[in-house]
Amino acid sequence: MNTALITGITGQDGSYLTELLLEHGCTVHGVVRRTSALSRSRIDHLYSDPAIYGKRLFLHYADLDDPTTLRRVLNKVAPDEIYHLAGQSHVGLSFEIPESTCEMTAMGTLRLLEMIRDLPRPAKLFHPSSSEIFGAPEQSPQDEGTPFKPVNPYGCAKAFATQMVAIYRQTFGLFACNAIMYNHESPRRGENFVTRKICRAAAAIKLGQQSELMLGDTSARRDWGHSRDYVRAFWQMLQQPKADDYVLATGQLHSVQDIVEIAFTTCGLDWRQHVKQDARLLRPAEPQRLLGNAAKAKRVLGWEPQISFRALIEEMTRAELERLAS
Ligand code: G4F
Repeated sequence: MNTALITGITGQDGSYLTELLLEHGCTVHGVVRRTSALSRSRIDHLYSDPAIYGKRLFLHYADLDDPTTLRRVLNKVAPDEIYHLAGQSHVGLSFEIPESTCEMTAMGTLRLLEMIRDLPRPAKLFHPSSSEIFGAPEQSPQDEGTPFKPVNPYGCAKAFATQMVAIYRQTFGLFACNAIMYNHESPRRGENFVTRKICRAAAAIKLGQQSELMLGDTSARRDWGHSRDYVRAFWQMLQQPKADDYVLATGQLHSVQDIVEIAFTTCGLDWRQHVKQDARLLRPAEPQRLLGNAAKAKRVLGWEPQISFRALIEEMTRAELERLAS
């Protein structure tokens, strides 16, 4: 049975991936940062299960910008597979903190590649790239051959990391894969991403805990899928005989406005009475026509998303109603 190491185990994708790997019989080691506020709620159910934690799931303190700590964990765990999910993933925020975004996302990935290269038995690497590397693409939908043209610091950092993964695969023969992922959400999404923000606000308004919702560009369109669907492909990619890059996407575009309408309808509310635009939430630059073509993932991995956009937003809204009512 494989031993997997996950950076970013406490995040949305990290938590779903941990559940999946445990189901597959893997031993899972997670890297966590030492912070004053312990935010492990997404894996609490696993951490507090004595049949799992300390037996098939282990957590280790290390930091991407402190290579010694990470190297120590790598040597101790000797993983077969590494899922490198840690990093600053908020596009809007990357305009405010471009240097630390690049430090974590770009240089953090390069450092990890260097460490893997030095291991006596190099582990397989999964790198979560992003549709943000395409930024303002000339073709839509995009696939694995679409040129990179990022329009924000986050996309630029991801483009660097994605290309480095390909270089280390070609040059040093590492089993290193990029998943070029479009937006993927769930009830475990961070609260500052637009899907969660809207679903949470609709539920809070329904429960009388909030009166209005301020949004940026509601005409913005994205290819939104479910995180649970996407993590299946993470694992499948590392089980292939050959390392490669894959686009993971639904191939369908929806607008922020579509999320508003589904979430408010799920709560039995009229969005017109509560949703307002706030110019301060508009971004300096928006990517255009980000729509993915996941034909290669379907052909090679047999992967296809199973959860529809409507089912995703309804699930997220119901989860917020439950969470806020308790
Ligand atoms: O939910 P978002 O913040 O996600 P965004 O920027 O598309 O990035 C996510 O998906 C990428 C993959 O394509 C990942 F690489 C990245 O790490 C992250 O997971 O915003 C979605 C859209 C944007 O166009 C944004 O301008 O919603 C628009 N939006 C409108 N009002 C808003 C708001 N976004 C946020 N966060 N908050 C608003 O009030």
